[in-house]
Amino acid sequence: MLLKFTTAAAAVLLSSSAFAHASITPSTAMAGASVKVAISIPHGCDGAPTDKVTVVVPEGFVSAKPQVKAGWQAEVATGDYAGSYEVHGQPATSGAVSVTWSGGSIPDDQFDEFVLQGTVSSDAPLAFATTQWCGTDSVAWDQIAAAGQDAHALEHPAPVLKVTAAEGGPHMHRDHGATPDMAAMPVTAGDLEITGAFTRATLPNAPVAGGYLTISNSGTADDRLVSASTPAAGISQIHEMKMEGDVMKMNELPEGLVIPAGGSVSLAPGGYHLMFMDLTGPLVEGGSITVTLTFEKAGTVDVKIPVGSPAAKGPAMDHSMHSELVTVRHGDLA
Ligand SMILES: [Cu+2]
Repeated sequence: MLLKFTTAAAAVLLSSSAFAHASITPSTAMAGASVKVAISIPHGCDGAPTDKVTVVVPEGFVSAKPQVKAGWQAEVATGDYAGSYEVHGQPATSGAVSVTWSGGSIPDDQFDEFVLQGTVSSDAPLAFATTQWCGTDSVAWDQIAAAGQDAHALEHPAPVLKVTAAEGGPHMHRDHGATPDMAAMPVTAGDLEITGAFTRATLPNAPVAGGYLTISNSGTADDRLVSASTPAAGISQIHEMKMEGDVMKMNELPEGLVIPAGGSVSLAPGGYHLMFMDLTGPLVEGGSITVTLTFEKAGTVDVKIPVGSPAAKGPAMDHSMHSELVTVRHGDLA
């Protein structure tokens, strides 16, 4: 009797392990969030231990990086993304496209997890196609349910991270920035006109935000933006972002920014911007912050800057661009 029971229990264990799929934790993340996901390999391959695992990084999981894993070596393959993304105004066009862990061992009766960090730059679900090797044998968890198909019907489903809309209101169209009534009104100071101001809602715990606007000078003398300040941040600076060699760098402009006579200067993602650091609280989409700009000649002027979505690329009503762009916090640049 005892022997029979043991055999039956073993059979149950075997069949459940044979049906346990590779999975992902958490299974849901917010668009725009920087997240850590763990791909779980539930067993070896029918008796043989798993000694190698490859995870294909899905398009839209930007700046991916494996967590150090004791007993395993991680090899990162990099390549160009199909789309272009943005990390704090900095274009991100390439990065990790797959990660292979090798050198460890997962026996058939044990499981293990492989951790990746990255930024969710997609509104669509992200499938992390995963292959586990046991010597020369392999099992690929790479099937994706077709529209209307139940993923549970798949024999080897890929682990899928579901994506929810970014926080900050009912607007699903993150490209649209602030709501129309929040559009920044032009502000004048002497010969200067300031238009198109916007900033972006910050992700939870993000310590910094960028400010963007255009300054036109209709006068006959150059002016200079010398400083900015806002009660919403402990420190406000004037920054420039530019390529140095093949590295994108961000620097403070201690001399400020010249606004040439008869010309205009745009502060925009990827170039000049206002940098708000030590935020006193999160910037919430649909709200606004008041920023005081000080010019050498025109003096000081308050500009009400509306807060757009975390992915806003322009002020409200600018619907000209529809590529997927995502902001992450300043600290992620380092
Ligand atoms: Cu900056």
